[in-house]
Amino acid sequence: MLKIAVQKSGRLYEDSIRLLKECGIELNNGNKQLKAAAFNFPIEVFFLRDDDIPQYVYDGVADIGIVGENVLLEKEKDIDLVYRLGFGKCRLSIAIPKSMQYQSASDLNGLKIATTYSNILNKYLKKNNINAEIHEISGSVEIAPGIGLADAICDLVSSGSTLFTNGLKEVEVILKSEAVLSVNKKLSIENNAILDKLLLRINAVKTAKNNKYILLNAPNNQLKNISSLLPGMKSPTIVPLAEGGWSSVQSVVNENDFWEIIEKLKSYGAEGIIVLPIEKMIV
Ligand code: PRT
Ligand code: ZN
Repeated sequence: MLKIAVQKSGRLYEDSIRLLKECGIELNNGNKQLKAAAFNFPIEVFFLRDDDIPQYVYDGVADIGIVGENVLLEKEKDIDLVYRLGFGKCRLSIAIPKSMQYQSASDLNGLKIATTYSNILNKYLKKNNINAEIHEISGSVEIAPGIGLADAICDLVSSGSTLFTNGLKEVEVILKSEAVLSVNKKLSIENNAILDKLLLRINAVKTAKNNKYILLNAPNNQLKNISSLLPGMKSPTIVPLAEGGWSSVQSVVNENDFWEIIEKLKSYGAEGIIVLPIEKMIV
């Protein structure tokens, strides 16, 4: 039985549970309990505060955990990061009052910076030879400059609206973060095998999200050009249409190249282009 720790409530909770669901893992009860067993996969889910997850994974109370990379790095526990999950994206940044002059990171010298991320900040300051004072606080970091507690802050940012409403501007991004899968270094052979199965499923879900299934009609004299744009998983499927001189082409395209490929396909005379989401993709 593999024990996985996820956030009990908060920004990572829903995406974590959705990911397990998309992996075909159905849980017996909700997050009202401390833990929930899955009835169709050998996994047990522990619902915990995100700050506690690295410690629990390190101690082996949980075998693996979903947590922000920011928390993982701040807690400095000796556990492995095995997969970047692509949700909970944010950045850890230094921000100062809007009115303050700023040219480069050396302007941080002599400032008092409030943060809940003192380990990550300390490393950043050392690496960049900046002599600033770290003032560790436990929450509401963004109000620190306004009440005279600090000159600057180091905190998580996503849309930037919290900084804006507190009269602050972002001057240095010190970490780009997202939810990650962290793993205890001493998993049993049995749990390692379950983790491999879980990773295969996570990969299938993530790869599917990054790709689209595409169907189109192509004039036969352009099939070579069109096939070279759509290598697919191996090569595109090409089936003749009932109408002579035309074929139906089916393939997979990556989300990132999508629009560029569509434009080229049209220039090669492709018609009736249909694009569908993919639910799972195993390459
Ligand atoms: O109760 P528990 O301790 O489990 O939860 P928590 O309150 O400590 O964490 P939570 O749920 O707020 O965040 C969990 C994780 O989500 C973080 O560790 C990050 O990895 C990730 N994440 C992504 C964020 C944000 N985006 C985010 N914007 N965590 C916090 N914020 C906060 C930030 O601290 C600031 O107060 O949102 C505010 C800034 O947001 P914008 O949109 O105004 O820039
Ligand atoms: Zn927390």
